[in-house]
Amino acid sequence: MPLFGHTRTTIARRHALIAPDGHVPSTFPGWKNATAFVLISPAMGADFSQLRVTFDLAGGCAIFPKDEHEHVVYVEAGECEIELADESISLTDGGYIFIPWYTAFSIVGNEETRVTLFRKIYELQAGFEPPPLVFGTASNIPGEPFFGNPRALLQTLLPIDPRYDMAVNIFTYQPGATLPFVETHIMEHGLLMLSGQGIYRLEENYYPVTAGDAIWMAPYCPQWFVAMGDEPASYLYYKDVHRLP
Ligand code: UGY
Ligand code: MN
Repeated sequence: MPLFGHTRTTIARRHALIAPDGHVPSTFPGWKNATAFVLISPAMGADFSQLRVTFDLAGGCAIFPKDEHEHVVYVEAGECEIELADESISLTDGGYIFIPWYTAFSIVGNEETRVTLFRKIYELQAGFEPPPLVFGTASNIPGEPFFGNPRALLQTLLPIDPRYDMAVNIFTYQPGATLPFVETHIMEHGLLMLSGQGIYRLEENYYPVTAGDAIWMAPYCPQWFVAMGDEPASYLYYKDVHRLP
């Protein structure tokens, strides 16, 4: 527990670190025995939202009606069913699904289930069809050395296809491995530390980060990471892609 009256959470204009000690739940219409922690949202200046959803009982249900938002659900722990109009898809630990904007769905879980969800308004691209639903398991996606470094592996969960306007990736670093340079880019990120620890540079600040922490990086937030400690550090992250500014 942090020192009385202290937290590692910090919310700046162009970045945020959200530590689990400060999470406060929300519930939404129609949800049953399911709780959301809205870690990143347009309310802080982001162009997307990042939620962590947990369930109190077997059969707990989080409902997402059809609107202009598309979603990616990633299973951090336990298992869940993604219920669509005419089918149900089972996901376990490390499973993920991209659900296009034109599809309503529910997540049904139990006390062991914890998911992270990215939610954004789909940006149409003239001349391209809407993207289809896809799902899979992170462990089946090979890790590619980042800029040739086999100690920093990038797994790309969604198809690299101009119909998709978002990417969701997992980055895994061996202790001591780093992002090769301080990145500054138009793309925005929402990030969840899945395991391990390290130091994240966000603008001119250096933050110790560990499993369970969430980070928001606004467009053009200078960013860099070094993994530290005895275990590899791994993070899941969202990025907007494939659309002209
Ligand atoms: O895809 C990315 O922009 C990635 N290299 N950024 C990051 O890990 N902060
Ligand atoms: Mn980046």
